[in-house]
Amino acid sequence: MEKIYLSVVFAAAMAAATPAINAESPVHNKVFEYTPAPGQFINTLPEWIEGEDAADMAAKALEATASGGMISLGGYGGYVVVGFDHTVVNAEDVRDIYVEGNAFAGSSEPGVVLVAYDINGNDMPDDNEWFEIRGSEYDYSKHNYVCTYYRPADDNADIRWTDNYGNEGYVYKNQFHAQPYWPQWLADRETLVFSGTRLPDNGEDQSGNGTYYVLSEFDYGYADNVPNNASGAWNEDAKIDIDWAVDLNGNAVKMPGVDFVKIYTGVNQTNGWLGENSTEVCRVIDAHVTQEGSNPVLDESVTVDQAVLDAFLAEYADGNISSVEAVTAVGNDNLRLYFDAATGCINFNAPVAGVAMVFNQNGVMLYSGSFLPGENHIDLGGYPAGLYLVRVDGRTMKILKK
Ligand SMILES: [Ca+2]
Ligand SMILES: [Ca+2]
Ligand SMILES: [Ca+2]
Ligand SMILES: [Ca+2]
Repeated sequence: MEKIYLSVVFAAAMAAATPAINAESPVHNKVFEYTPAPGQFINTLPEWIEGEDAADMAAKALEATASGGMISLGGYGGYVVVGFDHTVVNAEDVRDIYVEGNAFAGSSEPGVVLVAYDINGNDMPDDNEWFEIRGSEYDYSKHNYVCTYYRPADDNADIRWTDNYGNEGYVYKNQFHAQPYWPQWLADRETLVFSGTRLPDNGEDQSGNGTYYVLSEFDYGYADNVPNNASGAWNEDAKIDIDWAVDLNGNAVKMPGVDFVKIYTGVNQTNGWLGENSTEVCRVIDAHVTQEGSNPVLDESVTVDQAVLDAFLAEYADGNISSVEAVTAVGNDNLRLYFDAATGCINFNAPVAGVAMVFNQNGVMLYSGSFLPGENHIDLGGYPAGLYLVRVDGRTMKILKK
């Protein structure tokens, strides 16, 4: 007995004496999946070589990103899922995840960020473990958006897409990139379907003649939205606070930390010769470090709050579950409004019939009418940009017309 006891003590002392070997890295060290949408940098960033499959491309995406290189996610919806060798802690009152991209002023290609804690402990991100980061455009986005791309008849053809709002468009082939735009390791798929939140369009042809496009940045909460560095340090606006996470019902979630991060291209817009808006991703980094730069050092004094973890696991034991049925049961109480800049309409999907009114900021009623269950539109096309108040069945919501 005594001998065994001593050997255990000895082993523990050894482990404690060699922390450098077991030190955790702040940089992501896994890519679970790399599934880009069609785009002009697909099959080149990273390069696809004949015979390589999805697992090979995930490995290539890890090799590129973890070393500070870049991958492209293609058009709307294309995504990458990364993991870490530790749980990225949600520290109080500070941002926790730093995402590097290739944005610069006038070239913002915002990606939506999702985060997951490994609730079931299987070391894998499961569908019901994802929570969306509520970025600055959340209220002005289309949620439950579904975009379907159709494999072209030949590699030189533009790639058509349709969405669940009745829109359609193309990812256009251009003169700068001759390779196939359809992910070639998915060449046997007739369609690629992506779903999530569609952010507002952020590209504008400021020349008016198609020569000069400006892709404006959003305030916060997205990848590839602002430059990586500011004043010689990691740009605070390139960081994500895990406290911005919301569940499928739009409620704020207090997460203890995250084990996995998913990023997808959030804008579905083509900007002339610039081509499709496509998010780029480099390193995804635990922002709690004692040293920034190319060789960041994790601050291991930042640890998960056990009380937050216990409360989170108690509330989300079954994961992130939508309460759509409950929404139906309580009428239009949880109705969400979306402003579509392209059509100038407020769109909403109503569980039940109701009455809607629109007021301007001065309280002047501009519209009043009843609506039926299902998709509805209120046209604000004739009104100037600004804040509008929409009252549905007695509940008032704000809509920003840009
Ligand atoms: Ca935080
Ligand atoms: Ca899991
Ligand atoms: Ca891009
Ligand atoms: Ca970019």
